[in-house]
Parts: sequence; C-alpha cells; structure tokens
Amino acid sequence: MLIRTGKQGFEHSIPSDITPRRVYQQRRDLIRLMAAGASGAVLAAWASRDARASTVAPGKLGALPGMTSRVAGATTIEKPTDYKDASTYNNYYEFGTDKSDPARNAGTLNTKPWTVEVSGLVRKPGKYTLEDLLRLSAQEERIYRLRCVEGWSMVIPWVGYSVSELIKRAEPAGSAKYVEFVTQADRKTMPGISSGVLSWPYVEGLRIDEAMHPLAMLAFGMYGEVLPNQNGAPVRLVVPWKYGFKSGKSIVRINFTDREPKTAWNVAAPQEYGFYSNVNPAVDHPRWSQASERRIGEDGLFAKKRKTLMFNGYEAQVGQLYAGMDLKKYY
Ligand SMILES: Nc1nc2c(c(=O)[nH]1)N[C@H]1C(S)=C(S)[C@@H](COP(=O)(O)O)O[C@H]1N2
Ligand SMILES: [Mo]
Repeated sequence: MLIRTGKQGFEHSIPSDITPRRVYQQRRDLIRLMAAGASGAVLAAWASRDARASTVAPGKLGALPGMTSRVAGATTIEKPTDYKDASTYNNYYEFGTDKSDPARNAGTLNTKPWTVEVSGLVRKPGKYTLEDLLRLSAQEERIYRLRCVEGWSMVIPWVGYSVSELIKRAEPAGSAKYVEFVTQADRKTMPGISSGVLSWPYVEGLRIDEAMHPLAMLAFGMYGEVLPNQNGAPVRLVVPWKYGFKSGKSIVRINFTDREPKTAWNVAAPQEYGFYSNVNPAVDHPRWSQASERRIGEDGLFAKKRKTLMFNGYEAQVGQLYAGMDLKKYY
C-alpha cells in the first residue's frame, strides 16, 4: 500500500513497498560519469574538491540522466533526509563524539591519495587506488534507510555499488568465512583518536554471505555527489539492515578471515553490541528500547516516534541469511 504524502510526491512505504526502479528525483552523479570513463581532468577536479564545499549543499556537480538501480529492493520509497541534516548530524568518533563534531572537524581528513588493501584469505589480494575502485563497477544511486543504534534514522541516497563486485574480484578462498573492514586511523588528522572511547582503528565485520548480499554497498557518494568527509569519504560501507555502526567509514583495508572479526563496538561493550547487530525491534539494547526511532529532520523531539522495522525494513531481502538463527542470542 502506498500513501502519498506532501507536495513532493514522495510516498511513505510499508516494509514490502520497495521497488527496484524508483530513482531519487535529482539524478546528479559525477561519479557515474567517471565510471563511464570521464577524462583525467574531470577526475582530478573531483578528487581535489575541498571538504568544506561539500558541507554546504549538493548540486554543484551538474545533472546526469538515467540512473537506475539494478538491485531488487535496493531503493526505499521515502523522502530523503535533507542533505544538511545528513551531513551535519553524524557519528564519526575519530573526529569527536558530538553529532556536530564530524562536520566541524573532518576537514583535516586527507583522502588523497587513497588506497584500499584487499588482504587475507583470497586468491587475488592487492591494493586498489580510489580511482581503481571507482572504475571497477557502474555506480548506482540507492536510497537506503540508516538506523543508528541510538534510536534515530535517516534516509540517504547513496552512490556506489555492491561490495560483492569487489569481493568477487578478490576470489575468496573456501576457508574465508568473514570479511573485516578496517578504517583509517591517523592520529595527526583525526583528533578523536587520542581519546580512549574506542580502540582504533575502527573495525567492522560481516559474515561473507552477508557481505556478498547485493544490498551491502560500497559507497563513494551521496545525494549525487562525492561523500563529505564527515560521512566517510572517500569510501565507506553501507549495510542498510544493520545498525549504523556496522557501516564503517573511510575504509583502508578489506581483510578476509576464517574467524569472526573483533569489531570496535563489540570490543568496547560486548554485552551491548553483538557481532550481528541486525536492526531488530524485538531485541532491546540493554539500556534502552529498540522498538521505535526518530527520523532526523522530520520527527520533532516531542513527536511520536515511528516504529522500527525488522531488519530496518529489508526483511524480504535479507531475512533468509538468518534462517534458523536465534536472533536474541546472535544480536
Ligand atoms: N570509522 C567510523 N565509521 C563509523 C563510525 C565511526 O565512529 N567511525 N560511526 C558509525 C555509526 S555509529 C553510524 S550511526 C554511522 C553514521 O553514518 P552517517 O554519519 O553517514 O549518517 O557511521 C558509522 N561508521
Ligand atoms: Mo550509530
């Protein structure tokens, strides 16, 4: 069932109302152009964009037609969160623990040059420059909900492709059961690293079949532009059916292992943050309920919160990954 809301004609959706063909209204995407083989000059101009410009507003990079999603269920029919909210209300502890800290402090993040190392139990380990990664597969825009364990959510049009594209190229060995995502940890440019809130680098992980799921995304942009530093430039993970902290920002290494990775939040507070961390309204955080959420920019502080959906609304797509598992035990 679709319910029309507001002048913009966006529709609110119930969990099954997700469609592969819905496209964000403004189809700006420089990254897609580059993937299609843009000139070195365009690439250089893009790479040298300063962090500050991207915190103001999107829309400086020109419009491109015809972006569609190939992935069934990849796109949520909901009004995207305002760019300003999505780029100023962030969690990126390397730049401070306040929601406003990353937008203020992440200008120092040095994203150029950038390489991502693929290592561990794979037949084809290697180092990819950011440009290699951008050319590896076609970029798509996908509108995903992101639900933070703290109880708020956003709807963000991400630009990138499925992590599986990269994983397939690495040719994981049969013994590889997990994928570990290691993120940047540079004391000189990241003021939060001198604090002891977490152990650095920030590490996240997925079971390999979770990482291979087409919804799991390697994102290079949002709202049709490159990622602002505070959102995880130049490349991050987006795993829409899990709590936001599983979506590591500014990834530098993707490592294949036979053991469950030790992830940053699980190490910091194992009784609160399990390895799976699937969005699950039926499993409370030990200190608060996970049954509802507040949509940033839409639900005021005193508004009734909206119900959180199982697997953040992606149950039809990912539910079978957890068939037979006790999700209270594997939280
Ligand atoms: N490297 C790194 N990645 C991170 C975090 C972090 O502190 N450091 N915070 C996580 C959390 S808790 C959330 S909710 C999301 C927030 O992503 P956003 O700021 O783009 O909305 O990023 C995740 N990725
Ligand atoms: Mo989060």
